[in-house]
Amino acid sequence: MSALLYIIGNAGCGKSSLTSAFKNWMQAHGYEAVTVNLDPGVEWLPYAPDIDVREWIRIDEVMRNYGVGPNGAQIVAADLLAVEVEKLRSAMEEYVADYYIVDTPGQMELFTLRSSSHVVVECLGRREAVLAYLFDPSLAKTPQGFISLVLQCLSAQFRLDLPCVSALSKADLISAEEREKILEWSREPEALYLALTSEGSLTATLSTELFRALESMQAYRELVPTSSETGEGIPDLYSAVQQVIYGSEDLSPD
Ligand SMILES: Nc1nc2c(ncn2[C@@H]2O[C@H](COP(=O)(O)OP(=O)(O)O)[C@@H](O)[C@H]2O)c(=O)[nH]1
Ligand SMILES: [Mg+2]
Repeated sequence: MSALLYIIGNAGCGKSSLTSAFKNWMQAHGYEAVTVNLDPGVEWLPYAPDIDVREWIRIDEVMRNYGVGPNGAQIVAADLLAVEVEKLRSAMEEYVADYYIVDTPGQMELFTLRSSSHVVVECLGRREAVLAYLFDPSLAKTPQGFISLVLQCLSAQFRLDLPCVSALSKADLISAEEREKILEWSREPEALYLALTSEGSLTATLSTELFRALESMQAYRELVPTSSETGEGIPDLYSAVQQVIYGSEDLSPD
């Protein structure tokens, strides 16, 4: 059985870097990991993808064929993914993998909000599929930024209807205090609520009821701090994903 791990999050949050670091960690520990690039517009990646959507969809060709500019081409390309999904699946089936690590387009909404992604998720299979949502510390370090990311993560879960693990990316870039503050917000909705109210930024819409609803929807979960730079937290992220898919933390290599 192969797991499918979709790495999602805002532009620049570290998806491609984590795809690379996660693959390297898995290989070093005797697991078979296959990387899949789903971003047709990316010019450079920090890893050589095993499977690359750019083989079938190229932004420059989309611009020419559809008479659209670069932004329009990104949207057309995201939708074309649904058309090319059988090719993607065949390419994936050529590998025997413990994990397929799927690096999604830089702009998160191109993947999480378009119905073509639903087609992709459906075609590649839901059974062992998980989202890893990355919290970029530059956004997560303020209470307003943090709650916005929680809501965005929730929206991705609703849209794709898959279980999710959440990670704090680029943990090497923040101070110990900032890191502890962010992790506390992820453990204790009450702490985030207090931080928001003490800044006077809790509006009528961000009520205590909303926080209770987030808790009961399990939108709230502790973040796994990770760094693709130092490798910190990658084993913890792996354990969290294993836990979600298989209900146990370990998968022994064949
Ligand atoms: N220090 C540090 N920088 C990182 C880390 N992860 C990503 N970056 C940097 O953040 C930028 C965006 O990363 P990238 O993986 O391309 O983000 P993506 O747009 O989500 O795929 C790049 O300059 C990376 O080198 C990390 O764990 N630590
Ligand atoms: Mg990327």
